[in-house]
Amino acid sequence: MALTVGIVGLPNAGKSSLFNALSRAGAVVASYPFTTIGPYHGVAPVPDPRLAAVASVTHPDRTIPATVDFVDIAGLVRGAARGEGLGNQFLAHIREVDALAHVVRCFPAPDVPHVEGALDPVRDLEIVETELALADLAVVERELERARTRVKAHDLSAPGDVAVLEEVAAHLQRGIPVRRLPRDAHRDTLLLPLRLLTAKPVVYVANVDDADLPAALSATAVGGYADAQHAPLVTLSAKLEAEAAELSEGEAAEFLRAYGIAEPGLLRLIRLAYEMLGLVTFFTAASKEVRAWPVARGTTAPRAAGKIHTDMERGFIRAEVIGWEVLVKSGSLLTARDRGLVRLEGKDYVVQDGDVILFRFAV
Ligand SMILES: Nc1nc2c(ncn2[C@@H]2O[C@H](COP(=O)(O)OP(=O)(O)O)[C@@H](O)[C@H]2O)c(=O)[nH]1
Ligand SMILES: [Mg+2]
Repeated sequence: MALTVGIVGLPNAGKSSLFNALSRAGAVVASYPFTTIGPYHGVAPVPDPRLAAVASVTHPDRTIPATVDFVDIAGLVRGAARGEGLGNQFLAHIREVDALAHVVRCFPAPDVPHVEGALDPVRDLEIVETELALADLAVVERELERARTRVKAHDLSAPGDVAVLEEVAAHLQRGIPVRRLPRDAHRDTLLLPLRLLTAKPVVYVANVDDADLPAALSATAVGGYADAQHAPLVTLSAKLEAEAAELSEGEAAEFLRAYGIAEPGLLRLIRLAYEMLGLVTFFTAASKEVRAWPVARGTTAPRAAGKIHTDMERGFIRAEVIGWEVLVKSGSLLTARDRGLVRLEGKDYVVQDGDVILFRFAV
């Protein structure tokens, strides 16, 4: 399961700088480095201290973190929904991702031109959100036409669909993203195949100037905007983080501390993106490798086994499960077993965040 986060924002917001920072940071946060799949597409490991903790008692040859794919999506300008800039091409790319990291320029830098003429982060956020909402509106209106045709053909479910789609269209017309609508089973089912852009979870990234970081970190206007959208915000300097990512882990921490940064914003961003996707992590701990696996909340044990190998799902017998903390406190899997701390779970067991699981299966 590749979890993909699209980096969006106006030109010169710092999307590519952020992408480059992520690509370098990968080498620092894990032995499993950021892998560049294409010039604009890379894989970042999800920082998770539990992985090292589990490894400290099982001594594997290697540890493999969960990952998030990042895609640097260029080409969004005012009017994109009408085909301006890279327009439709850009919108097609963004439809494929699971979540958005919306980068907004908060650094002045007079030498870096601003597409809108002057610095105004909230206006920039609104331009991008408006384009996304307009693109969704076009999709919803097409769907609405289809539903109306079905009404004429006496399709009994059609009038209900029309009502739902009209409500969604009215929301989008007012610039309200679909993710802000309350959850509703009928609406969710109707909208899911449309892959609406404003239905995707978003994290805002305020890209601030490195020159006056403490002041910039309290960039309140963007904070207010994110709060109003009930969306998380990461404030960072893409330029500074990219510089830090060139250093060793220890040096980077010291470098960032000198600027008053306790934790790289990149790590927060990766973690937040992962959390936004509604995932839980389970671990496998074999002698060769300890590995983190992302699964959707509510995944059963056989399904989780299937993430590792389809044979393991087909031949699933049972799962031996222990919470990562219990395992670490026990000192070893053997001790934990002796003390009866490893549970046997069957095919209905729902995987919990932080489970360490050994699957028993027949081939
Ligand atoms: N001063 C400053 N300049 C930055 C920062 N982030 C990006 N830039 C500069 O802004 C320009 C555009 O950045 P880029 O990442 O290419 O933006 P993109 O068009 O969104 O991909 C480049 O010249 C960057 O060096 C920052 O945090 N501070
Ligand atoms: Mg770029």
